[in-house]
Amino acid sequence: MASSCSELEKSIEVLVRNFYKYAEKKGEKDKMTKKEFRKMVGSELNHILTNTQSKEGVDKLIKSLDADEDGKISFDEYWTLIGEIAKKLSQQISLQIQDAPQSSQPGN
Ligand SMILES: [Ca+2]
Ligand SMILES: [Ca+2]
Repeated sequence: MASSCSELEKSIEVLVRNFYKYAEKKGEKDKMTKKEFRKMVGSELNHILTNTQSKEGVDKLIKSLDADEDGKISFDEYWTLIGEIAKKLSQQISLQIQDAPQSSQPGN
């Protein structure tokens, strides 16, 4: 992508590319096997998610995301996880904003 992309555009690309980076390794290139998913959360999400080092914890997570129950994580199912993480982050940021002293906003 062009270097003129905004931070947001770049961030979305990072999220999308992260899926394929792991999904393409084995078997179907557009789906993550349990092993690929385990590797992904262990390497990329171990600060934000708890239980990424526990096989049972990750298996439980896979089960909750695997909407079509094929035992693999598709892009849509991966995106559900990103949405859940974003929601948690949003709650944290919302609290931080409310705790922070009000910045002076003209016309407010
Ligand atoms: Ca795969
Ligand atoms: Ca699935």
